[in-house]
Amino acid sequence: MEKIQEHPEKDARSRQTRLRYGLLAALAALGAGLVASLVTITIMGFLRLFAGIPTPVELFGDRVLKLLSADTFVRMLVTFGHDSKLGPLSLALWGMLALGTVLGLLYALLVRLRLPVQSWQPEKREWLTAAALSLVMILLAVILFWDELRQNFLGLPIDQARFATILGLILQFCAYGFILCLAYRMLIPHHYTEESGSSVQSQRRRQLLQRAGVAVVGLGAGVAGLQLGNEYKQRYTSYDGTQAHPHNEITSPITPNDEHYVVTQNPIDPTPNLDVWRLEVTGLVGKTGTYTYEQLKQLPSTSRAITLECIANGPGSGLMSTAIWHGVTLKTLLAHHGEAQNTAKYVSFSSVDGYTVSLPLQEVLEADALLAWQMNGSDLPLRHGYPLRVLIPGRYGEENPKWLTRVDLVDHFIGGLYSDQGWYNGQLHTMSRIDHPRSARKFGGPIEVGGIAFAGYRGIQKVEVSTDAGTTWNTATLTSPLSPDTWVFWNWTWQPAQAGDYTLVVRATDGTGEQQTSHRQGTVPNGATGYHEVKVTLQ
Ligand SMILES: Nc1nc2c(c(=O)[nH]1)N[C@H]1C(S)=C(S)[C@@H](COP(=O)(O)O)O[C@H]1N2
Ligand SMILES: [Mo]
Repeated sequence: MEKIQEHPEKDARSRQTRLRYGLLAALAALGAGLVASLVTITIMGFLRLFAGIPTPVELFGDRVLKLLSADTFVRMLVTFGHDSKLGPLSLALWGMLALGTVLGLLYALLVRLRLPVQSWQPEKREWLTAAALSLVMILLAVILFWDELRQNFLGLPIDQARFATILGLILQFCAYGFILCLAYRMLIPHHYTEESGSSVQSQRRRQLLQRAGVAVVGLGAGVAGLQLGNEYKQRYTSYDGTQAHPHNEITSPITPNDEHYVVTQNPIDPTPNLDVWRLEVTGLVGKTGTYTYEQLKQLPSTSRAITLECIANGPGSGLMSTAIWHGVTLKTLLAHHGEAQNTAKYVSFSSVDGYTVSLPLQEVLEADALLAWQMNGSDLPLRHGYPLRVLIPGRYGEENPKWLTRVDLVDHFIGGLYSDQGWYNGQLHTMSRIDHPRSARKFGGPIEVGGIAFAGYRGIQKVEVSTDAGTTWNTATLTSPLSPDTWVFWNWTWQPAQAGDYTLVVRATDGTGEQQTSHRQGTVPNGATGYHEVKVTLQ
């Protein structure tokens, strides 16, 4: 070993030794990178599950999802099938682990330690290099994910949430740099001499212990990481996409809370804590303000039945439901803040899960948007947006933000997940659905045909049913809806002349006199249109 330092080039054996050292250093660098990444991932999981701080993996996912088109997004959902969220997220996690491991090599190249080293203690230069690496990672994350940093799953208001996320990034990436620096020193080949006071043997033993220590930390972090991963999966929003179905072919005017359809962007939904959660009213209002949950509930409030429909609801599907929502109207709220300023053109809603929606202020006020804290008489369930959500009659579900934390009046449109992807954001299309009959019937006697129709606050003027695939139409009877913002029930008594196979079709005309379009289109990206058809056999 001494020879390396004396005549490095001349000696073939020393070249071989150098090669061996190079390999050992590379292995040490990869090992240190892996252990540092595992610890970082464990910290991420911990902060995510216990402090509601989003992981860099999720921040990355949110950033990327906004860059996709609606088409690509839906294709991705289909490709990953049942694992539509966990699949891509775990891919990103593995990617991060690999990147963090390989980054160990970069670190080793930067510090270029002369092997074998004399001490297990990193020098100042190494600490500085590791710190620089951490700093670059933190800065990159903050810059790339700036718009996503505002989320916090315990419900922190936006500015605090952003601060907490940045603190989390600092902690995670500093831990990475620290462990990388230390573990690399412990893993690389050491030079043992008698001079340092202890025997060569005890020095060897010490390094062995240190290496074992690094391995134990890596293993411990790996096990903890797996456990946190399992906990993550347990809290996973497997209810995403739950549809509401009629019972015995009858839809109830009000959908019970536990049957209401659910759609969420989140792998794990927020669980806002009322001690930290606030509603902020900001931007172009007379005076801004902040409410606790209790203060909010002191505002003059009202109840209204409102139907929600997801833009992904195709003809005949169940991604729509109706509830009686209770809360304060946007109009009343703004009146408490000296009204909107003249320059306010849009209202922008922000939620604790980072979801943002902005809509033309005028339209939202005319639709009499409601900020609701109750659903069918009980506090909002978590998955429906506890403690506060917005209802915008006339707009698809995606523009009805849950887990609201800020109402901001602005002079321009502000994007969000679905608008960035290019999903339609306008008045929802008129729809109608046949709920019964959906199955074969005995021939003989009249048959009740019925279902729902919906056109947001435009209301429904007329519903027609055809039993001959749309050749002739019969006008149905309408039941007055629970409010101008709900679905309308229709029915028509059919007197079939003979047994056989029939194709029933339904179409509605909205309150403005415009007939539902027969043009068939899928849900992506403009919302499905076309008539709902049901094939029935009369035996
Ligand atoms: N904050 C937030 N609001 C959200 C969503 C979300 O993921 N996050 N999903 C939207 C979508 S796409 C729909 S269809 C409705 C669904 O509301 P529900 O689950 O209460 O039926 O919420 C909307 N509001
Ligand atoms: Mo939706």
